[in-house]
Amino acid sequence: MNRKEFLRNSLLLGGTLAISEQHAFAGNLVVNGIDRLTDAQGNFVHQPLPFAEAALEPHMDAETVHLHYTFHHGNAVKAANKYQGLIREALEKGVYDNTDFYTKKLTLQSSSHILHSIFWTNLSAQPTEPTGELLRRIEQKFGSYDKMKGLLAYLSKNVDGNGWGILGYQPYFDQLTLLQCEDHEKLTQWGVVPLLVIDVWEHAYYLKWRNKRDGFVDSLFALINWDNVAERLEQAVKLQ
Ligand code: MN3
Repeated sequence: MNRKEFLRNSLLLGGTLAISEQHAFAGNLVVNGIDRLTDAQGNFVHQPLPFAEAALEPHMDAETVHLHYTFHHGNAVKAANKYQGLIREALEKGVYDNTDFYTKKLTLQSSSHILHSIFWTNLSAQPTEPTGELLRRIEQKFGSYDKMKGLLAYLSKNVDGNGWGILGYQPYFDQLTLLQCEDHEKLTQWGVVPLLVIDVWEHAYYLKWRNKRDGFVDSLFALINWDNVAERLEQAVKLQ
């Protein structure tokens, strides 16, 4: 059993053990090649926050993290389970009325669950810099780390309404790519695996940053755990 598996099993058995930052999800990444966001029955599971709520101060305040994780992410998990349940019921009954609506809602809420789960693991009070294969691919695709960062920040700041800036890996093209996502599921590209996601919904910053989304996005780069991004890339390229 390696360290990550040990930590994961300790979490499952211990319950009250402190959650080790960066490992709550990373263990699952090793086991599954991707985050495990469902239980054995396929129901969506709200994984523990991989750091204390105040850990990202002053860039991200504890109250925002609390509300964001508990209610915005948590309610998305509940809603995703609700609509998935309604679709299961419809299948059992063989009556498909309203399943178009349920499917649309499930896509929205499950996408929120996926992106928020990745978002929390991307952040750390001990930020790192991109190195190795991740840095090589960034430089190959975007020219330099600074250029990629500039473009990702620009795209994130300029999302129309609520949404996300995303650095992803596209296995069909074997390339990194940047996306500007609206809501949680629009303007994506089939197959892209999100590696680094920047939440620019107003709930992510409004308590502290008010209307200054640009300041929030710039500040967020002081919290990026590029080791987590690199680990995600390592798993994603296996899909190629
Ligand atoms: Mn959010």
